[in-house]
Amino acid sequence: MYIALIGITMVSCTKTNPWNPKQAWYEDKDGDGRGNPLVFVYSAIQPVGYVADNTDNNDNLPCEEASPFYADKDGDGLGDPNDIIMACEAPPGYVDNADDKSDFAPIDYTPVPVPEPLFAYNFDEGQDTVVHNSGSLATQYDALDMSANIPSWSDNVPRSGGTHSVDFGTKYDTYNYVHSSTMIPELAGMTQITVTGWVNNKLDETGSGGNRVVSWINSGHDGFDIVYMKGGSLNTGINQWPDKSAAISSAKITTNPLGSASNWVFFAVTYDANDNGGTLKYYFGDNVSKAYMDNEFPYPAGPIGQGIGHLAIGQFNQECIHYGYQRMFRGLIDQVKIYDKVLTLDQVVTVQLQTQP
Ligand SMILES: [Ca+2]
Ligand SMILES: [Ca+2]
Ligand SMILES: [Ca+2]
Repeated sequence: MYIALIGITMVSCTKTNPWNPKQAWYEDKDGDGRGNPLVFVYSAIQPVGYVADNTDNNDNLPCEEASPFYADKDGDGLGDPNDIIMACEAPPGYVDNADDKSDFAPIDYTPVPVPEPLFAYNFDEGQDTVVHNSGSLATQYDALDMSANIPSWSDNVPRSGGTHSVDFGTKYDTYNYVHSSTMIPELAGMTQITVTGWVNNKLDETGSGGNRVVSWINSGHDGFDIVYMKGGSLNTGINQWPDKSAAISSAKITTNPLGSASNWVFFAVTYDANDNGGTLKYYFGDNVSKAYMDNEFPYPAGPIGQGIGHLAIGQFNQECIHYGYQRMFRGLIDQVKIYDKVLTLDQVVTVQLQTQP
């Protein structure tokens, strides 16, 4: 309205002023009625997109100075600090704060009942060197011990990751551990297992046999051992080292040196000793899409043997660490859960997406 009024005024003015047949008109790209003093034409009539005013020093914006606005994909009023646009006013779906550490659009799924895990490590402590178990065996096995400084606490979390995760980083020149100081006999003799968790890999480099994700193997003998393989796949050893197994997943784990939020990958590994003589399955999902079954393999390994090792996350346990530190996971890990049941796909998706208590 303001522009139109000026235009009419100036046009009528020039028409009635023969002594000033041409005047300067200034470009107004952003349409705020103020023109760019550096872009002008002389004309007897007002060109479209030009105004008489020449006071707009930022003609790409309808305001003097743009402000940052942050995407709020989950609609909780808190914005994603990593998803920024500059604008004069908040566009739809954006807010003026950057307080959302985990801002992801809703994913359509139907939550189903999930058995309680024996062990659930949410890594939400954010301080000290104790990682609490909130699973059904929490009374007997309250916590894992963590080495000081590395892994470090991080507030970089996946979509259902609570407040914190742990970051092993990429250097393995000391023993950086999250492990059980006592043996856990309940992890022996199992015939059904599901292990779920989130990983955010920062360096696609592996020690011999793979980098440990979750493990209670006794030095290549009894136990269970999920490893990250160079290239982005998982491999699993059941009562043997993983590199004796051909049960290797597709390369679904991405690598990002900064460990950006979009690099989190959810995994689930299920094992059923009695399904067709032994079956292993891999599932993967991420922050923006729900988990699906990647692959299944025959795995006739029987029940987990009785001579297992200590439980460890992200590195060898004490039975294996004499082989060296280089099998450490290179990045962040969160929300590790161990079940004595085989979860279905719907249950796996529920674990992936449901906000964890
Ligand atoms: Ca303007
Ligand atoms: Ca939000
Ligand atoms: Ca967490």
